[in-house]
Amino acid sequence: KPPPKQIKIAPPVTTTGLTDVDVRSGMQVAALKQAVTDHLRYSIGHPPVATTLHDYYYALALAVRDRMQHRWLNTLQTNFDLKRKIVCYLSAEFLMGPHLGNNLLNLGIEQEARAALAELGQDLDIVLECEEEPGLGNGGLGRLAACYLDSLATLQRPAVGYGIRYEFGIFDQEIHDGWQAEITDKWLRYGNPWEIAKPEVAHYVNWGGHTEYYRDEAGNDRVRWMPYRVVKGTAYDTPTQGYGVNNCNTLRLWSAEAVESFDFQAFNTGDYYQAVEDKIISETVTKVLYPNDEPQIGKHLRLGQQYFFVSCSLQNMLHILSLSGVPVENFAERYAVQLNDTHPSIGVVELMRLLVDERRLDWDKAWAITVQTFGYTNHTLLPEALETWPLPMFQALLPRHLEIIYEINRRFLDEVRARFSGDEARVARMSLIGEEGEKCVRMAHLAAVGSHAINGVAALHSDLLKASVLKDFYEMWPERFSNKTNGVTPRRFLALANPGLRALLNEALGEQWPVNMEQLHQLEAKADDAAFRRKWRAIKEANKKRLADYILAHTDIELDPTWLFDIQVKRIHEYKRQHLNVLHIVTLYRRLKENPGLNISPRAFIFGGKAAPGYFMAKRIIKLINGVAETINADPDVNTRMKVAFVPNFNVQNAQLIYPAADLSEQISTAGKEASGTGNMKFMLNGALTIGTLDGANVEIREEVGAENFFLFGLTTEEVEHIKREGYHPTDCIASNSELRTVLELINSGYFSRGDAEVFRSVVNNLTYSDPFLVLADYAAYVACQERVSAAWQDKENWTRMSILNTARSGKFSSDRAIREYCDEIWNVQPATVKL
Ligand code: F55
Repeated sequence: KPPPKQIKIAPPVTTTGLTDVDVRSGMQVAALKQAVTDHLRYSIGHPPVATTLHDYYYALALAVRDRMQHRWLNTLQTNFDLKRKIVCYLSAEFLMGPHLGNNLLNLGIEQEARAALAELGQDLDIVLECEEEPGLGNGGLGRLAACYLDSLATLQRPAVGYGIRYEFGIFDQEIHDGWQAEITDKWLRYGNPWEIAKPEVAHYVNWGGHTEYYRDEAGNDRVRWMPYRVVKGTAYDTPTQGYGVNNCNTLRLWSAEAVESFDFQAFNTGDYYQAVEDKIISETVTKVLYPNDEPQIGKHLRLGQQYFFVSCSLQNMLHILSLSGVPVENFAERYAVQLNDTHPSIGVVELMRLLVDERRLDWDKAWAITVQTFGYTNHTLLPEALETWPLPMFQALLPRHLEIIYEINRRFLDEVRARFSGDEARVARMSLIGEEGEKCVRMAHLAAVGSHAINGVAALHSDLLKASVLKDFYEMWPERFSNKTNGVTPRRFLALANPGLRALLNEALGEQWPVNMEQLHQLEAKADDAAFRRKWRAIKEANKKRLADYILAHTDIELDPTWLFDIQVKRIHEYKRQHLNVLHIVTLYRRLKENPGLNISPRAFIFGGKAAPGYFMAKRIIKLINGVAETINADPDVNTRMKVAFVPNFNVQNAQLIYPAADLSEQISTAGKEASGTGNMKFMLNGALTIGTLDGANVEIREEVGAENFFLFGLTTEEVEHIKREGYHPTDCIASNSELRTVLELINSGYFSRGDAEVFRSVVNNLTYSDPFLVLADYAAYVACQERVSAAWQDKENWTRMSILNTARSGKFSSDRAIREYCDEIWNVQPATVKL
């Protein structure tokens, strides 16, 4: 990046009382320009000679935050005055992505900021690239939480996102010799202009120790928890601005600190090193995000993180409630607390502890409040991904909570026995304590028992939930279950990510579509308008050029923006079947080698995604993609018709370049395994066609867009289950398909690994002898479907028509629709208009 021009810092203006020239709240170019120069001088304080591009980013961010602060305070005051019920979204992850561009968009001051920077000799687009995104999440689950915060503010619903301020977020991925390397994400290195530390907002969280019984003044038996350690949690608030409204909600993340008095104790006994060690141990709690997106890690520290942020959050809610003068009995009338998967489900027990042990409510009253308060969203059916905690670990960390769980379980199982008398097998299946093998606490059961509402994240997933993992619970409480199909914010993923398309949509539909996505249906008529289609294609091609430039800069691979861009970006996982995509690529490669004159649609196959650092097979799949890419891209026999690229470090920032550049969206998971998917929606919004299985929200995407505009292939959930029941033999697939055999042999021979036949042996053997996700069973159907894609691409006009229809019919997948459903059907939370 070129060094910024030196600037003269203008003298500060004092507040005039006229909003538009107020340096803290003015929304016009002059005020913004002055605000930036003021922040450069007073908040950052580098002399002009040492002022960097990052300083401009930081100064503009602070200027934008000032504008939000104004709205934020009004929002807090309004919510307080109106005594509205508040949504508390508890999530161990919030994958917010870069803030600056989004906040400018939501405040409606992008043009003003661009002009203000231009007057200072800076380019907004370059300044935006300085932001280090807060990667406080693994993937879909964390990003969903971020989209929901955007919609909650935009729909004017009072809401707080409660989570963890990890010092290190999801690792940065580098590719070394085709392998993933993990680099620690030091996102706070250069400061974080978006958060406001609230050291006075602090709560104390206990760990370990034991419990004691005592009799209170009134003669009641009570329990006291005598912890081994106390950790202090302090709040860091990030304002989340709604689009086109004044409402600005709060993302409150907790950071762990040592408790001072503990240090002093050690000082007094002269044990200075013990004191320092204690401090280090305490601060470890929020040090790092666990980079696993599915399987259980079963680590003590992970349970500690969950309990830490949930306890801080619930204590905070109780504290605010009492500040508002509302009796604790009314907790559930004032708070709707949503559990984003089971990670915060210890909250059910913690609220009971706070109400019974600390507020001295009786059990039944406390339990009624608890169940009324919580809702639980499930995000996975994979049995290996369901959270359980070994009893000894649980006992050591949370001795009082285990006692409470036993009591919840005792009462719950009595209810089960009353409903299904004599069915002890059912009792064992439903228990909060798993007894087969190592005894454990089942967190999904805890969440289900402690919540009045339980939902899956796509129609198919919600049905499967009722038929599989939570079947017994569905039979017990059918009224608790519902579906809430996921959604994504059209502000970030369409308006911000795809400015070309935004301009065209504004021209065609006016400017309300970002908050009323159903209006996109009006585009359907335009699909038959050749001039409109030309504009549509030009935008797509410009987006592809933009992505090609990015890929060239980051991988040295040059892609032709006129080719079909076929993209699969998501976490790397066997169930998502990136290797099925690779098998198709190798198939095509072989066909071209055998038959050089073959007429195929030229394609760029683009991948991106991180693998959990301990996930052996996922890391090999990355290596395989890169090995195939290296061979194909260097082969002059084919590289004028196909290329492969792996985009390193897939994150929210580069996602915003990737989705708008896609012609084809790969959504090829084994049916029944992907709970919903949200990338599938982001592609659709941006006019990509989907090739996919009947899995997760793909089912609903196909319903909306029409079967004729969707490339469907593969086994259904029932067929998958049937095959597994009957005994699946992947060797049969190989025996009956010589092309598949040749492809596997080629991979196994070392052809894509510089002659080293060892590297991919495990991948090929796994597919040949186990293939738990039925890659080979779907191979032939997938390859055939890809041929239909190639044929369809030849007809540019019809492809464009289908592309337009995808965007036109994507309205259902706005997170606004999803949040309205949550508010109306689960939370019972009304809008509150904020005035300035
Ligand atoms: C993170 C940590 C743990 Cl311990 C377990 C799971 C995860 C995680 O990131 N899960 C996740 O992203 N699940 C996804 O949630 C999305 C939002 O609902 C779904 O669209 C997607 O299908 C599901 O896999």
